[in-house]
Amino acid sequence: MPILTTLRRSRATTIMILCATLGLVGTAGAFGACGDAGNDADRASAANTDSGSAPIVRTPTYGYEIVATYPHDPKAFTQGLLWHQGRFFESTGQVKESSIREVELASGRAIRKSDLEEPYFGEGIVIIGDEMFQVTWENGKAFTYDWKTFTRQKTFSYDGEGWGLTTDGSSIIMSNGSNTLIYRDPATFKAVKAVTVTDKGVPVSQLNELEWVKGEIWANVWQSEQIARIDPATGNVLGWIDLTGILPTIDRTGKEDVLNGIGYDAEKDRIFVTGKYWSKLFEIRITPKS
Ligand SMILES: [Ca+2]
Repeated sequence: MPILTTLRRSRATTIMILCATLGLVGTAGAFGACGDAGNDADRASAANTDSGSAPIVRTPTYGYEIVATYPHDPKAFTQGLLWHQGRFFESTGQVKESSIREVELASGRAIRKSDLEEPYFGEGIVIIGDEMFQVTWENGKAFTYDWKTFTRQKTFSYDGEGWGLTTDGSSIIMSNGSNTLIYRDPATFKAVKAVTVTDKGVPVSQLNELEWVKGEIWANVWQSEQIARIDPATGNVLGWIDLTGILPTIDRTGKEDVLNGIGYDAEKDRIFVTGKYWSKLFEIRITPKS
């Protein structure tokens, strides 16, 4: 197992120990990695602890239907998915395995690929104008490429970790493993705004891969199979999409890592999800869930 992955897991273990110490295991939302992040009953309960006799208003939870299943490169440690002008792009992580690639949906094959050299650990990608931006996990560097040629152009520095990227059409929106999303100016990569993400007032941490979907920010929560639907204006979680078990047991070899990757094809209104080292990529439809 790569050292960096081990470090990430170690950090998760620390968080879990912290959660247990604080008695928060099973109380979703206080930390994204504490227990089952999809347990909306616990979340509602936690949110109403101080509300006396106020009625419990649960954050809606949605399910999914699989519309189509496609092959996905099981050697791709997926960190970002996005559609742009009818084309499908993916970024991958791990030192020596990091890349950006254009992927043929039907086959999962990389049509074009540009590897990221050591010591960089690639994370999320986003396209704004002519540029594709790629952040790195702990390297504090972001790179830009001409998205049509994958020619690398600029390098920016930033503080903290880089996890996921998306855009509202003007700003870069970046996650960093916390419950804060940072808006950045694409011309300078400087932070211009921060949005704190909460569910009924409870911080939702470990926000990872991002996608802008019809005016909402969708974020999958690291180490869970839950996607938070976030109101960009307030940071409030509007709903949860429960993707538990989306990769069937028969498709698991034991080498898979967590669910990560949301891509939205706005032109055809299609939602795609996958995971790190998963052999399948799914187009899904969101369904009501009681
Ligand atoms: Ca995405």
